[in-house]
Amino acid sequence: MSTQAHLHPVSSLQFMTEPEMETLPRAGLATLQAERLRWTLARAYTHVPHYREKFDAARVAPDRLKTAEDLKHYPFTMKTDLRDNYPFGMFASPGSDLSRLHASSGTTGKPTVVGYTAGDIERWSGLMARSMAAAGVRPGDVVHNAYGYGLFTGGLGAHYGAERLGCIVVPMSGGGTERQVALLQDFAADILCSTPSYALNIAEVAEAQGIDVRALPVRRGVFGAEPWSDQMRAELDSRLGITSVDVYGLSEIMGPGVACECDTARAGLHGWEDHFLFEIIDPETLEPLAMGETGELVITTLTKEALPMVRYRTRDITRLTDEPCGCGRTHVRILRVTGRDDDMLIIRGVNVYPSQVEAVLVGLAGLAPHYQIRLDSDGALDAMTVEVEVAADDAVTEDNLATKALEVRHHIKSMIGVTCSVEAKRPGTLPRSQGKAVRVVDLRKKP
Ligand code: DLL
Repeated sequence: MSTQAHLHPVSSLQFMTEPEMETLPRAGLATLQAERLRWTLARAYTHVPHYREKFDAARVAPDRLKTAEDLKHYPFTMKTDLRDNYPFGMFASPGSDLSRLHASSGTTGKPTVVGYTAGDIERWSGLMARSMAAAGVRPGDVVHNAYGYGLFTGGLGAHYGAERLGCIVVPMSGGGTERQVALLQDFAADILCSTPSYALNIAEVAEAQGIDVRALPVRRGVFGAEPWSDQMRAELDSRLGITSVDVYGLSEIMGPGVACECDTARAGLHGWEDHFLFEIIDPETLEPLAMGETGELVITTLTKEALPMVRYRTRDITRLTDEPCGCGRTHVRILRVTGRDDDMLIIRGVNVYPSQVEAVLVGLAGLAPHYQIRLDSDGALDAMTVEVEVAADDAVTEDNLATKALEVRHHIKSMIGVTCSVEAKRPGTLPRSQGKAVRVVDLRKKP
């Protein structure tokens, strides 16, 4: 196996300026990707026994890869591979080369641990800075960072990116919403970084204090870490008087900043192809799908040292487009992630994502944009109940709660095609998000 595996890939393209790299013609990007891919595969093979066994079993040899097309012969990597090799078994760098660990909370069993060398942190900061710049953040801006700090990658990822861009970071983390509102005002933040559901919570708390949120200097929201709909975007834009931009990422691949919308188009997130290779596969057959087709997003890292990921199955459902973007960036666009395939609900034979329910509810007259989906067992079938709040300015009687519920049920049936129960709730009764919103409460009997 290649003795080059220790060395970071050197290419003349690596010395381009940011704008040059972001607008590199696609043929140049493909050349760069193939070169970096060979480096990644060799590094994974040489340093990670798990990859060596998998590659050998699949009879693929990293030094024979000609173009990125050949990657389709390589095995996938799953979250379970990280769990099975807990904590550091998938790392390609020795502990002495690491400078940071993050981990996902892991609802069941062990957390997923991810590691970074100093170089990885350097590139992550650069990509997050690039993402924020694309989103319209500028040097000198005051960035109120309400992503959670700690093992979650959101807080530190956005923090390092904003600092790299030359911003003034306010490291708030999540929670303590009244204090967030006070400091947003006092420090005159230009940018709000948070999950979209937490931004909504902040707006609501500010409004309850009689603050005109639209009059605050905040002009951009850099929102991500959970699925959200265009309807929620419109709600946030108008309530906060901002332009909100979608940022995507996941710990296993890096953290926030794997892809970000540009504020020119706000129509799909530019996936940074000089550092990642994006594929869409059919989650059932695992076959690659063509550009434009909807399926599961699979990502291969191209420059990660500590934790190279080869064909990582994100479970996120989306599609890609390589059509030119109005901003001039050439990097592929990942369309809004509608949800994860493991979040997909199958209700009486109809596939439903929570974000589709959100798209129906948000903006419907008389409703507040707060909702939760409850799943119960109805005999052998799954039953879905949508709990939604009515708007605070409605005269709330039991009668109009019931009428509202029927109306919403009808809308969901006609827009998504699924029959469900709806409970319209009084204002302020549903839980408010402090980070990633819990959209589905599963009370089904386990077999
Ligand atoms: O959520 C990283 C992140 C932090 C992204 C801050 C953006 C902003 P994880 O906790 O590992 O990492 O969760 C990753 O969250 O696979 C998606 O299912 C979901 N996700 C992240 N961004 C978006 C988005 C961070 N913009 C998982 N739209 C991913 C929809 C998103 N889903």
